[in-house]
Amino acid sequence: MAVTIGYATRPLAGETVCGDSCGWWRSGERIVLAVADGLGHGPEAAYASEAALACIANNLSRTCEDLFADCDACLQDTRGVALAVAIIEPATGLMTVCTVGNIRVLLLCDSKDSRLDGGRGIVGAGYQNLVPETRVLAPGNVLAMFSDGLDQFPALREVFVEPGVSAKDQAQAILDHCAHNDDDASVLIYRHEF
Ligand SMILES: [Mn+2]
Repeated sequence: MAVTIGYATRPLAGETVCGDSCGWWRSGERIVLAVADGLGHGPEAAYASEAALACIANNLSRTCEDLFADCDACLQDTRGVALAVAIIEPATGLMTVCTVGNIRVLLLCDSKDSRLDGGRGIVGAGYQNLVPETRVLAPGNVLAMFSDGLDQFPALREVFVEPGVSAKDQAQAILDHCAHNDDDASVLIYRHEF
């Protein structure tokens, strides 16, 4: 099955590396999506966000809550990150999302957009109120996960270009339109096709 997933990242002006990292994986019957924003910016922020993704990549069969606990332990010696993880079962459309800190997750359905809010704190330095949110996706639903280097409520529908454009190009278009100059910025787009 083909999947429609793409992401784009862009460092803060003057930095050569981006402190935000995005990743996705297929493992068995699930797709795992993640966006991490390392605290601050520059190489140490990038180190933290890349460590979070590596930790997730090594534990793809775990629950969302367990992945956050794994990352919290893995990242103790880093600056820590804000993190969002989505686990999707393509066959059923069941999606579970957890977030900690300033990674935003928006689900765009036919006529209505909903935000999936999350916990507080820093993954790597402790967090509270981690509450998994579950939804059942319908074909055509779009999930956008993005760091606080973008507007809090970006006008995604105005930015989306016609179907057929790759998710990567879609993500890049969102960054071009909605990213700020004063922070690293990243966005991951998933379109449910099943
Ligand atoms: Mn940020």
